[in-house]
Amino acid sequence: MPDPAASSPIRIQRVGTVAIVTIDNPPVNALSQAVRRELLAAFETFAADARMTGIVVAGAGRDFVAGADIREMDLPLLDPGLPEVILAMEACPHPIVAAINGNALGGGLELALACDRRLAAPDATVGLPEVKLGIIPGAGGTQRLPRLVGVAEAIGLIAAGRRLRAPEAAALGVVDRVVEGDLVEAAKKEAAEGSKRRLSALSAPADDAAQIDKAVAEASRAARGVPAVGKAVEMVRLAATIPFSDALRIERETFLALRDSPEAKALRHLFFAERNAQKVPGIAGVRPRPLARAAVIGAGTMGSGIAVALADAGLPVAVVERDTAAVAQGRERVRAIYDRVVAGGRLASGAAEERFARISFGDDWSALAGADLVIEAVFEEMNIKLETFRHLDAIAKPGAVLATNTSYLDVDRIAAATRRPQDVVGLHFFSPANVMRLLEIVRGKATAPDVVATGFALARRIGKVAVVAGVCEGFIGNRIYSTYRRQMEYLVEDGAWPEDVDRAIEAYGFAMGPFAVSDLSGLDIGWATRKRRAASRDPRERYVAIADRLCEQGRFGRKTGRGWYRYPEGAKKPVPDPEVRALIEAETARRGIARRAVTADEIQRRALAAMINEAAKILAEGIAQRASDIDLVLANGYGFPGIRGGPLFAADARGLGSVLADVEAMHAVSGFGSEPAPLLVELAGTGSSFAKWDAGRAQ
Ligand code: 3H9
Repeated sequence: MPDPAASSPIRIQRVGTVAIVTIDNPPVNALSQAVRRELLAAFETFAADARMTGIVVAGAGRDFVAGADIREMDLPLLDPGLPEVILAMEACPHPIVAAINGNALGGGLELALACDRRLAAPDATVGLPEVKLGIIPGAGGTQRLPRLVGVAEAIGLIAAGRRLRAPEAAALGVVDRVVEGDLVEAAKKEAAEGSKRRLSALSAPADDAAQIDKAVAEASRAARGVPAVGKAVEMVRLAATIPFSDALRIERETFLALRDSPEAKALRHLFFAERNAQKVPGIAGVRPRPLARAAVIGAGTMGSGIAVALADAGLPVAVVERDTAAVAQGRERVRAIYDRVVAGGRLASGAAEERFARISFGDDWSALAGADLVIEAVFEEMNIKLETFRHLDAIAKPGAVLATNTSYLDVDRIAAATRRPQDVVGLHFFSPANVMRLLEIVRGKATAPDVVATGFALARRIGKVAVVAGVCEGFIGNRIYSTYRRQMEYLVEDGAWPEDVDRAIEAYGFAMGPFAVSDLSGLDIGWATRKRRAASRDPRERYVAIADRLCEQGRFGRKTGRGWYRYPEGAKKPVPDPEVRALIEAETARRGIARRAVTADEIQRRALAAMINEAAKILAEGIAQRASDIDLVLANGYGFPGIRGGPLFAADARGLGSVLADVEAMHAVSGFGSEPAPLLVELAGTGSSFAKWDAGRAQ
């Protein structure tokens, strides 16, 4: 007979008059229906037991409780809800102490806030990150947290979804104290001796209006179109204005409405996409190579950002450049990155010094010999890359991972320049590399599984979201982005102004439109590439020469004060330029195109059609393993709005039949290169979706 207790997600141990309730629901003790049901039953039993003196709530394994079970959020509500469990805890006459060992997040922290005391291990983390999932805390978090830390502080924490380490949480009063030794023992003692202290019975400390206004303004600045942020602010403010029980009811209704919103569904999709991306055929269980020392070749913008990202994660980094002048410039660049971080208040100057000291600079390449991982970030030109790898092959120690940060070039050709192609991989960082979350791990045909696994281990260590890509020009992200940008240029030639395009794309939710982005990154690099490739360009491809004309006039973007826009001294935003309009009109006339009105809707549909169509080609070619990987790349590296879940999630939401019609319309005016992807045609024809395609491949 199976032992029913063995499959129960909670364990109850009686020690004298104290009960220790351990939530044991791997992997992260999420509050699934079974956990809620058993907690409710346990607290109802405890309430009726007059011999008891206290209760401890603890988590088994690494976490306390990582929150509600996010997988349940796409299902109808399952009883009992967390608020019912929490009410039963508050109604229980015995003092309850939370022993927070690891993560207490979302519903996990709400559970802890329903306890009378909170003790935390030194490495515990607490927070209400619900807004990152497009929802608000739904079990009293917006009302109990301000009763501990004040309304202004609670707005800051909840609206940003901030996670606090135990010492900071204790300083703010979110936890009562940090326990260095045996946490459950300390909690047991406190439970036996303590008394009830329900947060619902307290009133929120009065904050001054200016502090609250400041917190609200900061929250709305950082909201990035996520409706939950505004709602979270509204809810926290209720803590100071209406009775607890009324506020709790409104919080719950708001939570439930947001739970079913398209934005929350999109953000949940990205949450699971991030976890699924780590599941790569052939690397499950493969042990990464050791990674104790790193090196970077080239200290330009990318190389210095990469060095900072590595040093920030505690790795010693050797940066090598070609000569002493380049070394000095590289050192200055890295210095400037840390100076900016310190000036922005994101790091104490002492910590910045410590990190800076982890990076050594020099022009002697023998410094690469000791590195377990070498990342090449030299000029984006095949011959220079080949020469760099030949040289590196002669110096690097056996077994070192040799990575290229190329954003377009053929990783297999680069690998073939060495005698150890199995050790070569692409690690495509995004600029600024110490800030942007995305890392494309480009797997060449010879790349060894433990080298790919090392890429993932590195990503985890430096806090990046990693996605595996196959070899093709531009991999996943840049290949889709350039197809999309080309379509936006077609629209400019057909009748839209650059500012029309940027406005429409920003209205869809991108932080910046493609022309403002081009101006920011500089037009000259693309121009040089186009000139280099002019001879090999397929003559059937529609070619827009406007960017070339801009460059011929020295308009290289922001750095020259002029590009697709003008950048007058002191102007915060790009300014549309009549000269650019004249140039566009001349170019359009030269090509014999009659300019026509282009609506914002057409711009948005075309942008999506271009991205989705190219993405479907990438999927069919096996460059990306799954549709959700592509969504992750676009959302984390290219500013695709998270609340829309990525291009392929957005495609499914719209319906693939409608998307295919847009793609066909795009093809009709764009011709060669924009043919509908056979995979899209197939999925649309069978009434399928990208999500189903992913599900079919996962089986
Ligand atoms: C909430 O609580 C709402 C309440 O206010 C409402 C109350 C009514 N549910 O990230 P990892 C899975 S909203 C279900 O790779 P790590 C994850 O998918 C929630 N599953 O590990 C993965 O599964 P698989 C608020 C979850 O060590 C596995 O666990 N809470 C959940 O790098 C390992 O995850 C949050 O937003 C979940 N809640 O990081 C916290 N969490 O192996 C979300 C994780 O099958 N979670 N899984 O792919 C996290 O931030 C991280 O997972 C955590 C661990 C830091 C806990």
